[in-house]
Amino acid sequence: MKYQLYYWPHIQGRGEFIRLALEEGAAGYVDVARLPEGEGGGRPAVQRLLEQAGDGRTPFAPPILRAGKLLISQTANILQYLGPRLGLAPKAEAARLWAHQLQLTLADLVVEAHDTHHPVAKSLYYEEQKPEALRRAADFKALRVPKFLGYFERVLASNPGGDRFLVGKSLSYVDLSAFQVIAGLLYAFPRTLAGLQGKHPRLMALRRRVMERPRVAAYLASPRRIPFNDRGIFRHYPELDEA
Ligand SMILES: N[C@@H](CCC(=O)N[C@@H](CS)C(=O)NCC(=O)O)C(=O)O
Repeated sequence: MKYQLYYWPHIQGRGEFIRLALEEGAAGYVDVARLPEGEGGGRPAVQRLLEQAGDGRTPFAPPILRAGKLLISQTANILQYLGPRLGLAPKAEAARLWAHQLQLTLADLVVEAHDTHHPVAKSLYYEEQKPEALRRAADFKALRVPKFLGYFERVLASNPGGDRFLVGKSLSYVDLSAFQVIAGLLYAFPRTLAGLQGKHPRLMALRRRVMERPRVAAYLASPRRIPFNDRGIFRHYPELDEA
C-alpha cells in the first residue's frame, strides 16, 4: 500500500502527526502537496481535494490520507486507521479506545496551543489580536500546560505496561504524537517549558526516546522534516513566552 498524504506543504502542522507515524512505520507514502505544482503538488493539490465532492465524503480540512479507495481526514481518525496497519497500535479493543482517547486529548492541547497566537480569529493576523493573545498565552502557560503535561505524566506513571510508553508495552502512534506536541511546546514556549521539565521526567524521557528511534531520528535529520516556523501551529513569539 502506498499512501498519499495531503497537507499544507510549508508547515509541520497537524500533518506532522501523520508524517511521524508513516515514517516510524516505514510506510511508502507521497507527501503530495510537497511535490512541485507542475507535478500535481503544492497547495492546489490540497484545495482540489477539499473542493471536489468525490464519493460524497469530501473532507473539511487537511490532513487527509488517501489509502487505496479510502479518503480519510481528522488527524486522530487517520491515526486510528494507520496505527494497526503500521504496528503502532495495541491489539485489544479497550487499549485501542484508550489510545484514541489519549490522541484526542493531545488534539485538544494542540488547539489550545494554536489559540495562544490566534485567540480571536484564524482569519486575522497575529498582530491584529496581540492583546488577546497575551492574555490567552498567560492562562495557557499558568494553568493549561501544567494541567495537560501533569495528566500525561500521570498516564505514563500508571501505565500497566510500564512508564516507557503511554499505552501498553510498546510504541504507539500516541507516543509519536506526544513527542511532537512536546517538541512544539519546547519551540514555542522554551522559557515556560524550562520551568516545567523537572516536574515531568517520564514525559521528557519519552520525548528523548522517541526522537532517538532510528527511523524517527533519520526523518528529523532529513529535508522531509519541515522546520518549525511562524506559520504553523506552534509559533515562537518571545512576548508570549515571557513571565
Ligand atoms: N480536527 C481537525 C482539524 C483540522 C484543521 O484544523 N486543519 C487545518 C490545518 S492544521 C486547516 O487547514 N483548517 C482549515 C479550516 O479550519 O478552515 C484535525 O485534527 O485534523
